[in-house]
Amino acid sequence: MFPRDFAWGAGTAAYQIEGGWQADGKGPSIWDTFCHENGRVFGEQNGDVACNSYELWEKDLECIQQLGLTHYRLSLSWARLLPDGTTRHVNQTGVQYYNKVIDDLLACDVSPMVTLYHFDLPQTLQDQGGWKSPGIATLFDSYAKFCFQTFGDRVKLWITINEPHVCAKLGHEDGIHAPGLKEKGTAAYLAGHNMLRAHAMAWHSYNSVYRPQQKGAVSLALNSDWFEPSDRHCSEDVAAAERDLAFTLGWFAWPVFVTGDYPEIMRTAIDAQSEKLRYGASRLPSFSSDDPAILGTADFFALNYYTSRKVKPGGGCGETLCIKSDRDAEEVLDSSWPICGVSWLAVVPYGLRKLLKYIKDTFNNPEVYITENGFSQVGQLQIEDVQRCEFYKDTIMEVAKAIHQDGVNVRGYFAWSLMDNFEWADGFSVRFGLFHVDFCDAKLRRTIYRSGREYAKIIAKYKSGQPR
Ligand code: PNW
Repeated sequence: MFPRDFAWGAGTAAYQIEGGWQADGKGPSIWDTFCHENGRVFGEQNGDVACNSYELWEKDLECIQQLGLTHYRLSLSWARLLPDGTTRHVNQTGVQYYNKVIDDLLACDVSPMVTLYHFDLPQTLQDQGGWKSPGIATLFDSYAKFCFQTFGDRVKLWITINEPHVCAKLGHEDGIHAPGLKEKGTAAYLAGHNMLRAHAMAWHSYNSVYRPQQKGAVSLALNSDWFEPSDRHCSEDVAAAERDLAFTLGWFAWPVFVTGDYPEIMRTAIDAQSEKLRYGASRLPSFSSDDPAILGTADFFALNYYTSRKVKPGGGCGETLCIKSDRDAEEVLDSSWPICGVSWLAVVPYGLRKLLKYIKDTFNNPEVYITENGFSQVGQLQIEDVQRCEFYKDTIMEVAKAIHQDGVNVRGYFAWSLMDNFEWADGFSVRFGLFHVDFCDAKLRRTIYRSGREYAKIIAKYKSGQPR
């Protein structure tokens, strides 16, 4: 039911698990700063210690082996490797830490998929303008080259930037992620633009300098919900769903996979809104001929999928600028979709299949890795998480259908997450793990959930290619 070399993985991100926020010369990141400000994160929590994977990596490796993963997705902390963000100063202890992680994985026959940037910009670079500053692209490229050079002999799957959409919008428009900006209707487009430029520069560096020897693959991880018209017989709703897809997935996928530029409907909508509100300048930047070519800068499609939405026009913010008004698409939850844990996460496994088919048709049938998909728990602890077992079984079945019935070239599936961790603005109150982490225990004990055992069973069954 799954190709023989299908990747069965689970993911984590540096800030969410590592802790050691000041250990051995690590520089501060924007998430350190953000969490240390009052009122930003649930319960004033932070990732200072998190799962302490900086010291307890061997425990994580035991979890990985217990699941029987073929792949493990982790991210590197830019500020742990380069404390001030630049290659002027390399923190060798940080290099050693990731070398050990990568070597241990390979020794256990687990392939690493490494994300260079998962939300945690070095604070020094934020102080120079962060993602809003065009110069960030060159700095990111230097960091990427340093990582390819240092780890690329062993790492064959790279993600440059995780979820530029979340990073741009939640960090620069909504202000609920670091750096906490609420510059509505402008900063997110600018930040997203520089993320695309940074990604493209890094891909070109890999392609020309490292690929010949290292023979790996590089992409960026794009998150999207599946969007359906609220009423599929209503053309306004159909158009609103299309706009929502364009403003979420298309924003970053169009430049990389289709045209080298933003989706037409996105630019048209933004420009119309600017005119209506008499905003002079164009808010969606244009790529210039001095920039590296964006089109074609992904060797596979990396998708983070969590949920689906019904959509109709509306949801704007009145006479002020904001992305919501540009998008003019109001998202509603279908009452028949069960909610798991966090309020934004409706369980809609079939939405993943639809989105995969859409990706196949729209982006020229790329190889696809599902780099994140998961289910959260809130409140009362349930080690016997039966509902989550069903979620994984149902979702993986939809992936099989996408492969066999729709012909989508899915190459791997990564559950989010290996273990409970620091869930950004929700702190430790939201648990996505296949392993429970006891944050009250000094040893931060990891215990497998029933869903972890279920996932291990699924992997064991399909790893060989044929169901046993
Ligand atoms: C992703 N939202 O981010 C991230 O890549 C993970 O680090 C994270 O743990 C996971 O999804 C679960 O949330 C998101 O508020 C963060 O809509 C927030 C949202 C969506 C995705």
